Amino acid sequence: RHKFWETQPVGQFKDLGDTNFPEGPIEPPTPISQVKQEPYNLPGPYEWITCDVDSEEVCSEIYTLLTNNYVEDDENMFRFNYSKEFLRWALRPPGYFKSWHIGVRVKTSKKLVAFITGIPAKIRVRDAVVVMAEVNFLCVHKKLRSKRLAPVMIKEVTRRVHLENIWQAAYTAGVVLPTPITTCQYWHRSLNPKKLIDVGFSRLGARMTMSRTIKLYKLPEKTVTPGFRKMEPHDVPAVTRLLKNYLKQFAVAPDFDEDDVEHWLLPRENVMDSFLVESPENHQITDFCSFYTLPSSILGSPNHSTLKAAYSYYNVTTKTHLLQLMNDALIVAKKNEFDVFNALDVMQNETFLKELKFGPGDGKLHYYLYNYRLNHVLKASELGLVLL
Ligand code: NHW
Ligand code: EN5
Repeated sequence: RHKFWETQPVGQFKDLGDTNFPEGPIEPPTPISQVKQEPYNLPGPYEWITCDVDSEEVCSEIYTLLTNNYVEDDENMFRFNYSKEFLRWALRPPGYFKSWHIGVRVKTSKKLVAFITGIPAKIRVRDAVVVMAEVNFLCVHKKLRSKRLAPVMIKEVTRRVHLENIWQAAYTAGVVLPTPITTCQYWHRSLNPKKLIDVGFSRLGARMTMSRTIKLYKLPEKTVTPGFRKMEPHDVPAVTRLLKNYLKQFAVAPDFDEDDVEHWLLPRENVMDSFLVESPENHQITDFCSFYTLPSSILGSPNHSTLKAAYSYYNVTTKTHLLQLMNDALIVAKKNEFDVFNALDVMQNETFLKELKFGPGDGKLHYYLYNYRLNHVLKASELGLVLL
């Protein structure tokens, strides 16, 4: 069934439910001197490159490959359209390795035809903090699909991760592979219902008119929580404390330090939005919410070419009700002209999804660990990790 994945140190379907295995690494590390020193062989016409995402030219080539060939929904109506600024940010966190930004070119034309990346991350799995690679942006050009290029790309990124003495990885996919640690549901909150219906992202509900639908999703002009404001650089220590304390309750979550929070959570135009609540009385930072910008290309509409989507990232409350905080997030997202606000049913998101008029999407997201076994499949609400 899975000719490649059956050979890899990942949980296998036949072992699901068998609790005799200990939780933890599936294979022990090997000495780095025993890690293969040369890249894996590619089919003759292709060559490996290490991508310098600092270079405007290289970044544009990656952007073009992904814009035309990356993830689509099941009916091929929308395709993720990560911006260049987003890709640069996503690929250069604290301690990143340039060698983990891997491209494949056609030798003769130098055209970029495949891509895969890793970034380092400390991820806590129950009580153990494990240094891992987060693998993302695996993409093979549409014309080169089903030629078993993906397994070679995955083996090559694995080799380069091993060379840094890192032996575990985390990744997500819309497809089922051996074997998910959890499966999450996408939820969508319409902000611009007319456009969403026009482009086929959503449908007019039964017994609903356009004007009733627009009224249903209407939001106030202004946020309601006193002290709600954009996060600023001087907030990094307070937000780190809030987040560290909040993420303790989940079975799998990142172990963020201040450098990580500075990189991942400070606002960046058209990439990341983050807001917090500063108590008007004592100036304490009590709550925090964030979302990232990931537009999708609209593949078949005569009237619109992009869908501007916000994706819920990390949200923490200690004083404000999560429902009210996320309603304020919807209000600012609407003000900033997002068409839709997306969220997974991870962490405590179920406590606000239905009430804030999110509806379940037709997509699911499966989470995986490489070379790390869990004894039980997690509930989405036990997961404290959001990948981009
Ligand atoms: S998920 C998004 C992945 N990208 C896309 O969906 C873009 C559009 N599709 C494509 O570009 C986020 C191609 O269809 C791809 C497959 C390249 C997906 N993950 O080359 P073949 C990520 O980036 C397996 C893992 O013939 P193809 C996460 C498939 O099951 N495996 O297929 C990436 C089969 O193996 P099997 C996937 O369609 C995580 C084999 O690939 C997969 O031309 C990567 C077929 O290969 C997917 N999304 O190319 C793993 N999709 O055993 C990281 C298919 O079933 C692991 N496959 O025969 C950790 C590594 C680091 C470890 C460090 C210690
Ligand atoms: C991880 N880094 O399928 C990336 N999206 O529901 C890799 N559906 O947008 C994994 N099909 O339901 C990516 N509208 C896996 C996801 C791939 C993309 C994907 C789904 C998630 C999606 C939309 C559009 C469907 C178009 C037809 C959808 C319904 C919205 C409606 C709004 C009103 C209330 C009910 C729901």
